[in-house]
Amino acid sequence: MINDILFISFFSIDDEAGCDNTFTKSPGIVNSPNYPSNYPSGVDCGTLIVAPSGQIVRLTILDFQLEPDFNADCSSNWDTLSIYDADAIDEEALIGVFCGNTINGYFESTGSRMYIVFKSDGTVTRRGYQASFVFQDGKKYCVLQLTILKIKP
Ligand SMILES: [Ca+2]
Repeated sequence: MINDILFISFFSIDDEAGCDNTFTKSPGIVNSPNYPSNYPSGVDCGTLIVAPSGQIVRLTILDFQLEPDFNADCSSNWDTLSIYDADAIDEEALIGVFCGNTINGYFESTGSRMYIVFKSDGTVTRRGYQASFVFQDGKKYCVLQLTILKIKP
């Protein structure tokens, strides 16, 4: 019991240092720090999800409550969730930036990696987000296998 309390306290204090993550096993859950309690201010968390070669990442949003932005495109950059079809921040591979409580239900990578960045600014926090992910066989590869049967007369 005492160990449990010490463990929780350590991670509460050390949120920012501990919020980067890499996941390589499916299925999995990814969420904002402290979820379902409010996320802290001033975090910048990068989450990398790596599927095996030939598979893609399918991310399903289960809950999404971030600070609302009066710009629909979240351009105030208060609290945002950015999803990349890549293994790092890459603006050319940006799937979308989301804030408030508006987000699509699910996202898929085209390759084997997805990178998610959760950021919060200095004021106003919400419950945050939770999403699940699974690895699936890539849709872009189609293997046509021909079997030739030799039929005896
Ligand atoms: Ca905020």
